[in-house]
Amino acid sequence: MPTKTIVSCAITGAIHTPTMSDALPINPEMIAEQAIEAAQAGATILHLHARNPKNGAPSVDPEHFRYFLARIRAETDAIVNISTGGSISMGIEERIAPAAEFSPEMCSMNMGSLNFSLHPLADRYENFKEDWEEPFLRGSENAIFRNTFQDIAKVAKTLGEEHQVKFEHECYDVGHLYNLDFCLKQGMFKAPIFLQFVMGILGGIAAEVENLVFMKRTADKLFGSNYHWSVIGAGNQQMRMATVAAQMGGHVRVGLEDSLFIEHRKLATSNAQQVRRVREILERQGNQIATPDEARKMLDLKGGDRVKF
Ligand code: KMH
Ligand code: ZN
Repeated sequence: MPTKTIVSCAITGAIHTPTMSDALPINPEMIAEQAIEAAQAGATILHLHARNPKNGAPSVDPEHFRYFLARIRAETDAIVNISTGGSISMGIEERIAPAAEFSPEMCSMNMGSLNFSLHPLADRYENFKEDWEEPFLRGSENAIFRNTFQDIAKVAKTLGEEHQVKFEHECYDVGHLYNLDFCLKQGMFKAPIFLQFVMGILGGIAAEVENLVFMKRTADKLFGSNYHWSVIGAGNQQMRMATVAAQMGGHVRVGLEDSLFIEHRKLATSNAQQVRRVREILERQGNQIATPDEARKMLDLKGGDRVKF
């Protein structure tokens, strides 16, 4: 069992679109406000994507990160984790540009290619606020979220070696754990590693307790004891998977990136509301939330004073 539970909060991501919820942050000011509020509510790590302020579309332009990174650093002590996932059809060079510019303590690292499909979401809405939303969602039916071994090696070299970034290794299926094992044997990453089991994305493993147990058992077999793990339950499974994961000794990730809900069919009003809810669940069952400094020690991070924003 880890002594303390790390709560990651993924503020906006690149799955949901402005039509789906008024609470979804779609410009730098909203991202800053909600990230700061999430940190005040107890989030240990803030997982961050950017949006184009003109239309709320996912963006990897470093200029769309600059304002909110500076405000988050000035107003919180949370660990900043910059996504290298960008959005599903973007290339790896553009996806790593923000992290290479701002050199955060952590970045996401997607451990394999997959069908990452959002197209069923398009059928839930008749009208969209922005022109890009419907083609973006429907187009994902024929898209591959590409993360080849060469892409992974590129991220490891550019961000791990050159910026001493620690990775949130996002694993969407059991095979991705074997990809990570291969990369570790090539010497790409330093222990302790931080795994994020991503469950419930169409194209990846389903958010079911049996699958979580299997992912954990496989990780134990491959990585022994020198690793930390966390869970994302996408959509309605967010709180349920977080509850079970924390009971099993794992860490948890919440946030509007992966679920717009606070409970069944009820939209969350903010990222902080989800952080407060998961915190309440965890504390009631005896888990204690890790502070950013406690997580820095657990994950052996370079430190909040060695970032470039
Ligand atoms: N929203 C997650 C399922 C990344 O940022 O690198 C995927 C994600 C990818 O978080
Ligand atoms: Zn993300």
